[in-house]
Amino acid sequence: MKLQNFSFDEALAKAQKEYEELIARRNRPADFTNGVYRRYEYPVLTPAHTPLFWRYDMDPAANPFFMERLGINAVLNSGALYMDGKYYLVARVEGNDRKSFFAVAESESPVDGFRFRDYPVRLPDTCPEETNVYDMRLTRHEDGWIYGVFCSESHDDTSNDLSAATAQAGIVRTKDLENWERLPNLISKSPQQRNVVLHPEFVDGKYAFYTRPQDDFISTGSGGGVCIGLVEDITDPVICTEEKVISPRRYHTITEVKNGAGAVPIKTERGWIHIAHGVRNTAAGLRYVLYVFATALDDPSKLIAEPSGLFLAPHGAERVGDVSNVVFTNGAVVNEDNEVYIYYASSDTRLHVASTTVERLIDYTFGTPSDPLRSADCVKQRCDLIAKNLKYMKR
Ligand code: BGC
Ligand code: BMA
Repeated sequence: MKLQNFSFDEALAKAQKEYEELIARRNRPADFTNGVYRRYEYPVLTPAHTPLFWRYDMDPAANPFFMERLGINAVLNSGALYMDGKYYLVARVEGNDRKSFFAVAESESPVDGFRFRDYPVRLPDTCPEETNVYDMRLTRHEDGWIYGVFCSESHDDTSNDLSAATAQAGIVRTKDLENWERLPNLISKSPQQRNVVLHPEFVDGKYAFYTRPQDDFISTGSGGGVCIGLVEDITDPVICTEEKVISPRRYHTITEVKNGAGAVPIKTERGWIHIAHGVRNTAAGLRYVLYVFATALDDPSKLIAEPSGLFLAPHGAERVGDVSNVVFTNGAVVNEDNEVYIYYASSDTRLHVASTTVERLIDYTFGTPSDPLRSADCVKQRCDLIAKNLKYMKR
Protein backbone atom coordinates (compact mmCIF):
# COMPACT_ATOMS: atom_id res chain seq x y z
CA MET A 1 0.00 0.00 0.00
CA LYS A 2 1.34 3.47 -0.92
CA LEU A 3 0.43 5.98 1.78
CA GLN A 4 0.20 9.65 1.04
CA ASN A 5 2.99 11.71 2.63
CA PHE A 6 4.00 8.92 4.97
CA SER A 7 7.10 6.83 5.00
CA PHE A 8 7.16 3.84 7.34
CA ASP A 9 10.94 3.72 7.14
CA GLU A 10 11.34 7.37 8.09
CA ALA A 11 8.94 7.02 11.01
CA LEU A 12 10.81 3.96 12.26
CA ALA A 13 14.21 5.63 11.86
CA LYS A 14 13.00 8.72 13.75
CA ALA A 15 11.57 6.62 16.59
CA GLN A 16 14.79 4.60 16.82
CA LYS A 17 16.94 7.72 16.89
CA GLU A 18 14.83 9.29 19.66
CA TYR A 19 14.89 6.03 21.61
CA GLU A 20 18.69 5.76 21.48
CA GLU A 21 19.04 9.44 22.48
CA LEU A 22 16.80 8.82 25.47
CA ILE A 23 18.81 5.82 26.68
CA ALA A 24 22.10 7.71 26.12
CA ARG A 25 20.92 10.86 27.93
CA ARG A 26 23.08 11.50 31.00
CA ASN A 27 21.29 12.26 34.24
CA ARG A 28 22.27 15.14 36.49
CA PRO A 29 21.80 15.57 40.21
CA ALA A 30 19.24 18.28 40.99
CA ASP A 31 20.60 21.50 42.50
CA PHE A 32 18.53 21.32 45.63
CA THR A 33 19.33 18.95 48.47
CA ASN A 34 17.93 18.85 51.99
CA GLY A 35 21.21 17.31 53.14
CA VAL A 36 19.58 13.90 53.43
CA TYR A 37 19.46 12.88 49.75
CA ARG A 38 19.61 14.36 46.29
CA ARG A 39 17.07 13.86 43.56
CA TYR A 40 18.06 13.55 39.90
CA GLU A 41 16.82 15.69 37.06
CA TYR A 42 15.33 12.95 34.86
CA PRO A 43 13.39 9.80 35.65
CA VAL A 44 15.46 6.62 35.19
CA LEU A 45 12.63 4.66 33.53
CA THR A 46 9.49 5.78 31.72
CA PRO A 47 7.20 4.10 29.16
CA ALA A 48 9.46 5.61 26.46
CA HIS A 49 12.37 3.53 27.82
CA THR A 50 10.64 0.28 26.88
CA PRO A 51 11.95 -1.11 23.58
CA LEU A 52 10.10 -0.01 20.46
CA PHE A 53 9.73 -3.68 19.51
CA TRP A 54 7.58 -4.23 22.59
CA ARG A 55 5.11 -1.66 21.36
CA TYR A 56 5.15 -1.28 17.58
CA ASP A 57 4.54 -3.90 14.93
CA MET A 58 7.62 -3.50 12.78
CA ASP A 59 6.16 -5.29 9.77
CA PRO A 60 5.31 -2.53 7.24
CA ALA A 61 2.68 -4.71 5.59
CA ALA A 62 0.81 -5.33 8.87
CA ASN A 63 1.39 -1.85 10.28
CA PRO A 64 1.59 0.64 7.38
CA PHE A 65 1.18 3.71 9.61
CA PHE A 66 3.85 2.59 12.09
CA MET A 67 1.39 2.67 14.98
CA GLU A 68 1.95 1.56 18.51
CA ARG A 69 -0.10 -1.63 18.70
CA LEU A 70 0.57 -2.61 22.31
CA GLY A 71 1.33 0.64 24.12
CA ILE A 72 2.92 0.92 27.55
CA ASN A 73 1.11 3.14 30.01
CA ALA A 74 3.53 3.32 32.94
CA VAL A 75 6.84 2.06 34.28
CA LEU A 76 7.00 2.27 38.01
CA ASN A 77 7.66 0.52 41.30
CA SER A 78 10.87 -1.37 40.80
CA GLY A 79 12.88 -3.91 42.77
CA ALA A 80 16.61 -3.17 42.66
CA LEU A 81 19.92 -5.02 42.99
CA TYR A 82 23.56 -4.05 42.71
CA MET A 83 25.53 -7.09 41.63
CA ASP A 84 28.98 -7.57 40.12
CA GLY A 85 29.35 -3.88 39.34
CA LYS A 86 25.97 -3.54 37.63
CA TYR A 87 22.65 -2.03 38.62
CA TYR A 88 19.55 -4.11 37.96
CA LEU A 89 15.96 -2.95 38.18
CA VAL A 90 12.98 -5.26 37.98
CA ALA A 91 10.36 -2.72 37.09
CA ARG A 92 6.61 -2.93 37.16
CA VAL A 93 5.59 -2.26 33.57
CA GLU A 94 1.93 -1.55 32.94
CA GLY A 95 0.47 -1.99 29.46
CA ASN A 96 -2.28 0.19 28.05
CA ASP A 97 -4.47 -2.77 29.02
CA ARG A 98 -3.84 -2.04 32.76
CA LYS A 99 -2.10 -5.36 33.32
CA SER A 100 1.34 -5.14 34.91
CA PHE A 101 4.30 -7.39 34.35
CA PHE A 102 7.94 -7.42 35.37
CA ALA A 103 10.93 -6.55 33.23
CA VAL A 104 14.65 -6.38 33.95
CA ALA A 105 16.52 -3.20 33.00
CA GLU A 106 20.25 -2.93 33.61
CA SER A 107 22.99 -0.33 33.54
CA GLU A 108 26.58 0.24 34.57
CA SER A 109 25.40 3.48 36.13
CA PRO A 110 22.92 3.83 39.00
CA VAL A 111 21.28 6.94 37.56
CA ASP A 112 21.02 6.59 33.78
CA GLY A 113 21.55 4.30 30.80
CA PHE A 114 19.02 1.65 31.92
CA ARG A 115 18.13 -0.62 29.02
CA PHE A 116 15.50 -3.34 29.17
CA ARG A 117 16.37 -6.89 28.21
CA ASP A 118 14.67 -8.05 25.00
CA TYR A 119 11.91 -9.95 26.76
CA PRO A 120 10.00 -9.19 29.95
CA VAL A 121 10.14 -11.67 32.82
CA ARG A 122 8.06 -14.69 31.88
CA LEU A 123 6.76 -15.54 35.31
CA PRO A 124 5.72 -19.18 35.72
CA ASP A 125 1.94 -19.12 35.32
CA THR A 126 1.00 -21.26 38.30
CA CYS A 127 -2.11 -19.47 39.60
CA PRO A 128 -4.94 -19.57 37.04
CA GLU A 129 -7.00 -17.04 39.04
CA GLU A 130 -4.14 -14.49 39.15
CA THR A 131 -5.05 -11.45 37.03
CA ASN A 132 -2.35 -8.94 37.82
CA VAL A 133 1.14 -8.92 39.33
CA TYR A 134 3.14 -5.95 40.59
CA ASP A 135 5.73 -4.39 42.91
CA MET A 136 8.50 -6.99 43.13
CA ARG A 137 11.04 -6.72 45.94
CA LEU A 138 14.36 -8.37 45.10
CA THR A 139 16.22 -9.95 47.99
CA ARG A 140 19.68 -11.42 47.62
CA HIS A 141 19.36 -13.97 50.39
CA GLU A 142 22.23 -15.55 52.28
CA ASP A 143 20.94 -18.96 51.13
CA GLY A 144 22.39 -18.11 47.68
CA TRP A 145 19.14 -17.35 45.81
CA ILE A 146 17.76 -14.05 44.61
CA TYR A 147 14.11 -13.94 45.65
CA GLY A 148 11.37 -11.83 44.13
CA VAL A 149 8.34 -11.23 46.33
CA PHE A 150 5.46 -9.50 44.60
CA CYS A 151 1.76 -8.84 44.79
CA SER A 152 -0.44 -11.40 43.08
CA GLU A 153 -3.92 -10.02 42.56
CA SER A 154 -7.09 -11.94 41.73
CA HIS A 155 -10.75 -11.10 41.47
CA ASP A 156 -12.70 -11.94 44.61
CA ASP A 157 -15.31 -14.26 43.14
CA THR A 158 -17.28 -14.37 46.40
CA SER A 159 -18.42 -10.82 45.66
CA ASN A 160 -20.68 -9.42 42.92
CA ASP A 161 -18.57 -6.26 42.89
CA LEU A 162 -16.42 -6.22 39.76
CA SER A 163 -13.63 -4.37 41.61
CA ALA A 164 -13.52 -6.74 44.57
CA ALA A 165 -10.05 -8.24 44.64
CA THR A 166 -7.68 -10.30 46.74
CA ALA A 167 -3.99 -9.56 47.17
CA GLN A 168 -1.49 -12.30 48.02
CA ALA A 169 2.31 -12.38 48.19
CA GLY A 170 3.76 -14.34 45.27
CA ILE A 171 7.32 -15.69 45.55
CA VAL A 172 9.85 -16.52 42.82
CA ARG A 173 13.56 -17.21 42.93
CA THR A 174 16.36 -16.99 40.42
CA LYS A 175 20.14 -16.99 40.12
CA ASP A 176 20.41 -14.88 36.97
CA LEU A 177 17.24 -12.74 36.76
CA GLU A 178 16.47 -14.76 33.61
CA ASN A 179 15.16 -18.14 34.79
CA TRP A 180 12.59 -17.86 37.54
CA GLU A 181 11.27 -20.65 39.71
CA ARG A 182 7.90 -19.98 41.25
CA LEU A 183 7.21 -21.10 44.81
CA PRO A 184 3.78 -21.24 46.44
CA ASN A 185 2.27 -17.96 47.60
CA LEU A 186 2.97 -16.95 51.17
CA ILE A 187 0.44 -18.17 53.70
CA SER A 188 -0.25 -16.08 56.77
CA LYS A 189 -3.20 -15.61 59.09
CA SER A 190 -4.18 -12.44 57.29
CA PRO A 191 -6.80 -12.88 54.54
CA GLN A 192 -4.77 -10.57 52.27
CA GLN A 193 -1.17 -9.41 51.96
CA ARG A 194 0.52 -6.69 49.95
CA ASN A 195 3.98 -5.10 50.29
CA VAL A 196 5.67 -8.24 51.57
CA VAL A 197 9.48 -8.16 51.69
CA LEU A 198 11.93 -10.97 52.41
CA HIS A 199 14.72 -10.14 54.88
CA PRO A 200 18.16 -10.99 53.39
CA GLU A 201 19.43 -13.04 56.36
CA PHE A 202 18.11 -15.95 58.37
CA VAL A 203 16.55 -14.98 61.70
CA ASP A 204 16.73 -17.80 64.28
CA GLY A 205 17.57 -20.08 61.35
CA LYS A 206 14.33 -19.17 59.57
CA TYR A 207 13.28 -17.00 56.63
CA ALA A 208 11.91 -13.68 57.86
CA PHE A 209 9.19 -11.84 55.98
CA TYR A 210 8.04 -8.28 56.49
CA THR A 211 4.30 -8.43 56.04
CA ARG A 212 1.40 -6.03 56.06
CA PRO A 213 -1.74 -7.79 57.23
CA GLN A 214 -4.90 -6.25 55.81
CA ASP A 215 -8.57 -7.04 56.27
CA ASP A 216 -9.56 -6.38 52.69
CA PHE A 217 -8.10 -5.32 49.37
CA ILE A 218 -7.74 -1.59 50.06
CA SER A 219 -8.27 -1.17 53.78
CA THR A 220 -5.77 -2.51 56.27
CA GLY A 221 -8.56 -2.38 58.86
CA SER A 222 -7.30 -4.07 62.01
CA GLY A 223 -3.83 -4.58 60.47
CA GLY A 224 -1.56 -2.66 62.84
CA GLY A 225 1.28 -1.85 60.45
CA VAL A 226 4.45 -3.39 59.06
CA CYS A 227 5.02 -6.77 60.73
CA ILE A 228 7.65 -9.48 60.79
CA GLY A 229 6.91 -13.21 60.69
CA LEU A 230 9.08 -16.29 60.26
CA VAL A 231 8.89 -19.14 57.77
CA GLU A 232 10.58 -22.50 58.30
CA ASP A 233 10.66 -23.83 54.74
CA ILE A 234 10.72 -21.39 51.83
CA THR A 235 9.26 -24.03 49.48
CA ASP A 236 6.23 -24.32 51.77
CA PRO A 237 6.03 -20.71 52.94
CA VAL A 238 3.71 -20.60 55.89
CA ILE A 239 4.27 -17.99 58.60
CA CYS A 240 4.74 -20.09 61.72
CA THR A 241 5.10 -17.27 64.24
CA GLU A 242 2.86 -14.44 65.30
CA GLU A 243 3.13 -11.52 62.86
CA LYS A 244 4.65 -8.97 65.22
CA VAL A 245 4.14 -5.28 64.43
CA ILE A 246 7.50 -3.54 64.04
CA SER A 247 6.40 -0.22 62.54
CA PRO A 248 2.93 0.68 63.77
CA ARG A 249 0.37 2.89 62.07
CA ARG A 250 -0.47 5.93 64.17
CA TYR A 251 -3.26 8.47 64.38
CA HIS A 252 -2.55 11.80 62.70
CA THR A 253 0.74 10.81 61.24
CA ILE A 254 1.83 9.95 57.71
CA THR A 255 0.99 6.26 58.40
CA GLU A 256 -2.54 6.75 59.66
CA VAL A 257 -4.35 4.88 56.87
CA LYS A 258 -1.70 2.36 55.88
CA ASN A 259 2.01 1.69 55.78
CA GLY A 260 4.08 -0.99 54.17
CA ALA A 261 7.65 -2.17 53.84
CA GLY A 262 9.40 -0.79 50.77
CA ALA A 263 13.00 -1.55 49.90
CA VAL A 264 14.77 -4.57 51.39
CA PRO A 265 16.28 -3.17 54.62
CA ILE A 266 19.83 -1.86 54.44
CA LYS A 267 22.28 -3.40 56.92
CA THR A 268 24.40 -0.76 58.68
CA GLU A 269 26.61 -0.76 61.77
CA ARG A 270 23.79 0.86 63.76
CA GLY A 271 20.89 -1.33 62.61
CA TRP A 272 18.68 -2.36 59.72
CA ILE A 273 17.43 0.75 57.96
CA HIS A 274 14.03 0.43 56.30
CA ILE A 275 12.69 2.82 53.67
CA ALA A 276 8.95 2.23 53.75
CA HIS A 277 5.78 4.01 52.65
CA GLY A 278 3.08 5.66 54.69
CA VAL A 279 -0.39 6.63 53.54
CA ARG A 280 -2.85 9.17 54.82
CA ASN A 281 -6.25 10.11 53.52
CA THR A 282 -7.06 13.59 52.27
CA ALA A 283 -9.99 15.31 50.55
CA ALA A 284 -8.04 14.70 47.32
CA GLY A 285 -7.54 10.97 47.96
CA LEU A 286 -4.74 8.91 49.43
CA ARG A 287 -1.33 10.54 49.76
CA TYR A 288 1.68 8.20 49.69
CA VAL A 289 5.05 9.30 51.10
CA LEU A 290 8.25 7.49 52.07
CA TYR A 291 9.44 7.25 55.63
CA VAL A 292 12.31 5.55 57.45
CA PHE A 293 12.67 3.38 60.53
CA ALA A 294 15.40 1.12 61.92
CA THR A 295 15.44 -2.23 63.70
CA ALA A 296 18.14 -3.90 65.81
CA LEU A 297 20.86 -5.97 64.19
CA ASP A 298 20.54 -8.70 66.82
CA ASP A 299 16.73 -8.60 66.72
CA PRO A 300 15.19 -7.32 63.47
CA SER A 301 11.78 -7.31 65.15
CA LYS A 302 12.88 -4.58 67.56
CA LEU A 303 12.24 -0.97 66.50
CA ILE A 304 15.21 1.19 67.52
CA ALA A 305 14.77 4.44 65.58
CA GLU A 306 11.82 6.25 64.09
CA PRO A 307 12.74 9.64 62.61
CA SER A 308 9.78 11.98 62.60
CA GLY A 309 7.47 12.32 59.65
CA LEU A 310 8.14 11.85 55.98
CA PHE A 311 11.47 11.17 54.31
CA LEU A 312 10.45 11.88 50.72
CA ALA A 313 7.15 13.22 49.38
CA PRO A 314 5.88 13.91 45.86
CA HIS A 315 7.46 17.12 44.60
CA GLY A 316 6.77 19.31 41.55
CA ALA A 317 6.01 17.23 38.46
CA GLU A 318 6.12 14.05 40.59
CA ARG A 319 2.76 15.04 42.01
CA VAL A 320 0.87 14.37 38.82
CA GLY A 321 0.23 11.07 37.10
CA ASP A 322 -2.17 8.15 36.91
CA VAL A 323 -2.53 8.06 40.69
CA SER A 324 -1.48 11.57 41.68
CA ASN A 325 0.20 12.55 44.93
CA VAL A 326 2.01 9.23 45.31
CA VAL A 327 5.63 8.27 45.80
CA PHE A 328 6.40 4.62 46.32
CA THR A 329 9.60 2.60 46.66
CA ASN A 330 10.32 -1.09 46.55
CA GLY A 331 14.04 -1.00 45.80
CA ALA A 332 17.26 0.65 46.97
CA VAL A 333 20.88 -0.42 46.54
CA VAL A 334 24.21 0.23 48.22
CA ASN A 335 27.45 0.02 46.22
CA GLU A 336 31.06 -0.56 47.36
CA ASP A 337 31.53 3.19 47.95
CA ASN A 338 28.63 3.11 50.41
CA GLU A 339 26.53 5.22 48.09
CA VAL A 340 22.81 4.53 48.39
CA TYR A 341 20.46 4.79 45.42
CA ILE A 342 16.76 4.79 46.17
CA TYR A 343 14.48 4.01 43.25
CA TYR A 344 11.06 5.51 43.73
CA ALA A 345 8.12 5.94 41.42
CA SER A 346 5.98 9.05 41.29
CA SER A 347 2.21 9.00 40.92
CA ASP A 348 2.24 5.40 39.64
CA THR A 349 3.65 6.66 36.32
CA ARG A 350 7.47 6.75 36.09
CA LEU A 351 10.56 5.75 38.08
CA HIS A 352 13.08 8.16 39.63
CA VAL A 353 16.26 7.85 41.66
CA ALA A 354 17.51 9.73 44.71
CA SER A 355 21.01 9.26 46.10
CA THR A 356 22.56 9.48 49.52
CA THR A 357 25.27 7.62 51.43
CA VAL A 358 25.12 5.04 54.19
CA GLU A 359 26.74 7.59 56.51
CA ARG A 360 24.08 10.21 55.80
CA LEU A 361 21.28 7.68 56.03
CA ILE A 362 22.52 6.56 59.45
CA ASP A 363 22.79 10.17 60.57
CA TYR A 364 19.25 10.90 59.34
CA THR A 365 17.83 7.75 60.95
CA PHE A 366 19.47 8.04 64.34
CA GLY A 367 19.95 11.82 64.58
CA THR A 368 16.44 12.96 63.68
CA PRO A 369 14.01 13.28 66.59
CA SER A 370 10.83 11.19 66.66
CA ASP A 371 7.33 12.52 66.15
CA PRO A 372 5.91 13.63 69.52
CA LEU A 373 2.42 13.02 68.00
CA ARG A 374 0.65 16.22 69.22
CA SER A 375 0.81 19.78 67.88
CA ALA A 376 1.65 21.21 71.30
CA ASP A 377 4.55 18.83 71.72
CA CYS A 378 5.71 19.39 68.13
CA VAL A 379 5.83 23.16 68.79
CA LYS A 380 7.85 22.52 71.91
CA GLN A 381 10.23 20.26 69.96
CA ARG A 382 10.69 22.97 67.32
CA CYS A 383 11.12 25.73 69.94
CA ASP A 384 13.88 23.71 71.59
CA LEU A 385 15.65 23.53 68.21
CA ILE A 386 15.15 27.25 67.61
CA ALA A 387 16.44 28.20 71.05
CA LYS A 388 19.53 26.07 70.53
CA ASN A 389 20.10 27.43 67.03
CA LEU A 390 19.74 31.09 68.00
CA LYS A 391 22.85 30.74 70.11
CA TYR A 392 24.76 29.89 66.94
CA MET A 393 23.16 32.48 64.68
CA LYS A 394 24.95 35.74 63.99
CA ARG A 395 22.35 38.34 62.97
C1 BGC B 1 -3.22 -1.63 41.66
C2 BGC B 1 -2.12 -1.20 42.62
C3 BGC B 1 -2.69 -0.59 43.88
C4 BGC B 1 -3.74 -1.50 44.46
C5 BGC B 1 -4.44 -0.85 45.62
C6 BGC B 1 -4.16 -2.51 42.37
O1 BGC B 1 -5.19 -2.95 41.54
O2 BGC B 1 -2.68 -2.29 40.55
O3 BGC B 1 -1.30 -0.24 42.01
O4 BGC B 1 -1.68 -0.42 44.80
O5 BGC B 1 -4.69 -1.82 43.47
O6 BGC B 1 -5.03 0.35 45.27
C1 BMA C 1 -0.30 0.48 46.42
C2 BMA C 1 0.96 -0.15 45.96
C3 BMA C 1 1.49 0.41 44.67
C4 BMA C 1 1.01 1.78 44.27
C5 BMA C 1 0.25 2.49 45.35
C6 BMA C 1 -0.41 3.78 44.90
O1 BMA C 1 -1.11 -0.16 47.31
O2 BMA C 1 1.00 -1.53 46.09
O3 BMA C 1 1.38 -0.46 43.59
O4 BMA C 1 2.11 2.52 43.88
O5 BMA C 1 -0.73 1.64 45.87
O6 BMA C 1 -1.41 3.53 43.95
